[in-house]
Amino acid sequence: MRVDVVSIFGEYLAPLSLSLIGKARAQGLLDVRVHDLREHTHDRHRTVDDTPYGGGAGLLMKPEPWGEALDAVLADPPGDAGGDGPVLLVPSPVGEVFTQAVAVELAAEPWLVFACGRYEGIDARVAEHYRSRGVRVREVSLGDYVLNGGEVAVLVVVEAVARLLPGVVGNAASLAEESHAAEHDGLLEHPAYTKPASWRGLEVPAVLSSGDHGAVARWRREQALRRTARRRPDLLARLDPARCSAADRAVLAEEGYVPDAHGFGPAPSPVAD
Ligand code: 6GU
Repeated sequence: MRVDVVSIFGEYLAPLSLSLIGKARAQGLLDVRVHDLREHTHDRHRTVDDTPYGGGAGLLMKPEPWGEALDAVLADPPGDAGGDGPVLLVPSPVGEVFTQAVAVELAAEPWLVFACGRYEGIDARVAEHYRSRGVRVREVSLGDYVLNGGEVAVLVVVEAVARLLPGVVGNAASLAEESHAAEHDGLLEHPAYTKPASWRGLEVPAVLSSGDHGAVARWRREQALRRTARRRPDLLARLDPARCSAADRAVLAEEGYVPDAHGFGPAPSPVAD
């Protein structure tokens, strides 16, 4: 997979040389290229920002350096890009939320291009222009909070995507068992334990040492359901009732959740009459 990143703070992306991502790059599984937006300015101060039309606080990134920088990146496609060109990812707090499902979609692409905004973002015509040229543009947000720029989001998205590429993570089977995996019904993962069996007076649940694989699987499923109900009831709203056994439903009912039109929602409270 080829990844191009345009930024005014390329040093921010240095961690992409470390750990599994660094190894994937050394092995040629991932080709990451960082480009300096300021190389595409033409004034003495290498200006990339300006005040917003209509007024308001803060500065926006000007469209011209972005047009030049992205044109240069798009003009140099990887050999195996296929006909569709890259997905242009624009990290932004107003984007669609980046989820494991989005990571899975992006992992199937041969080429990702990131446009890292700073300040209050990039002039809206940049995304509009590349969309009109047929580029698949996706604005992505990490969550409901505000960061200073897109570079941290690039670290997050590249790590989440690259670990799904064949050969990057040693044990591919472990991917399907993780939290948020579709194979796991989008639930949070169960708690996990290793040796010693007793630590500071805390024991590992006995079922995990029972050797009864069915009982272990049932215990883990129950824990995943309870944890998700308590911590992330929004995820239960998307849990397919058709994928839930009678035992699953009983656990969720204990936690106060019952099937509704989409997934599982809070059980209606009894009404006194
Ligand atoms: Cl991707 N960018 C910025 N600037 N802020 C964010 C974000 C991205 N995701 C959440 N907050």
